[in-house]
Amino acid sequence: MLGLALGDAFGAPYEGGILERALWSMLGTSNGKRRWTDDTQMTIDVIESLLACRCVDQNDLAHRFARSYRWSRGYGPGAAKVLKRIRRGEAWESAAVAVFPQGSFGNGGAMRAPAVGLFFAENSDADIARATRDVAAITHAHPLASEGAALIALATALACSGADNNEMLHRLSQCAESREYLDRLTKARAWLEEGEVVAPRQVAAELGNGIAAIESCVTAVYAALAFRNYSFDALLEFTVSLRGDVDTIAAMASAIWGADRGADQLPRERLEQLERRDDLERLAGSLAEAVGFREGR
Ligand code: F2R
Ligand code: MG
Ligand code: MG
Repeated sequence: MLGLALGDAFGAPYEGGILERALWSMLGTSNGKRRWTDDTQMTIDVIESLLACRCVDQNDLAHRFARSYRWSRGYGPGAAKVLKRIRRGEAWESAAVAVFPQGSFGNGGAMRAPAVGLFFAENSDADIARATRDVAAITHAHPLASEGAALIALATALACSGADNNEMLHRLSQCAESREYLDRLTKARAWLEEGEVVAPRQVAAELGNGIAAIESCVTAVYAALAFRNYSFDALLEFTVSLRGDVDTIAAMASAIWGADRGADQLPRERLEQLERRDDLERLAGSLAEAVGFREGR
């Protein structure tokens, strides 16, 4: 969870084009701390809901997402409209398909999925995928959005259990349903087997670096696994050089990396610059206690 917030806060200044960067240069700090964006806010909402309800309660989640929404956190345009509708009293089921009839295929469901992977880490792959799809559905009903979310949650859960790259890619491929994801996972697996980290330009061109789930989820998995044995800063530098949706790719990759390596491997100087770090650590502690993680992880 701390990895996700760091990737988000330190990736956000590089997200998008000139306009988005200019806006974030004005919004990106508060009282000398690095602000995080929608990626971390929705993760907090998911964890608070899971801790309060002890299960996925979609109505509770929908209301938390809607209450927490602030334009200044840089939400996706479709998600912002869905959340404003829910805030005005519309049921999440209809709000979720009001903007895009098939639902959003953005990566907003995947960026909050590591929280689900952590909470359900001890469950079967199928149960993790089901819970994640339910959490994504509130704003991201499109099949490619929920598939990407399930892959990110499962990768986080598998990282917690210490699975190696081979096992991870095998189980992620078993969980994938569409040709689009399977092809990208196969490419990522081949690159990881070759051993050399692939140039960011090639990764962006072949796996994607965009705001759609299909353009970012496998990219994040690849980055996390390729940098398993490197420092957090090396991973961050790589995700920044991918360009495009940097905060979200960095958030998802850093969540998986953090679940694998543990909080004590995160750079202290960056944690000290993080907005509301104490609150995040308290929440992460409550989550660890609720799911009975071993000490030191
Ligand atoms: N909003 C931002 N960043 C500002 C824009 C960045 C830049 N333009 C870039 O491309 O990198 N960041 C935050 O939003 C992302 C998560 O977005 P989410 O929650 O998925 O939003 P939304 O609006 O639902 O989907 C994103 C856009 O994808 C297109 N789209 C989605 N579903 C579609 C569909 N069924 N049909 C057609 N288009 C669809 C739309 O353009 C959506 O607006 C994260 O990056 C987060 O950090
Ligand atoms: Mg964001
Ligand atoms: Mg983003």
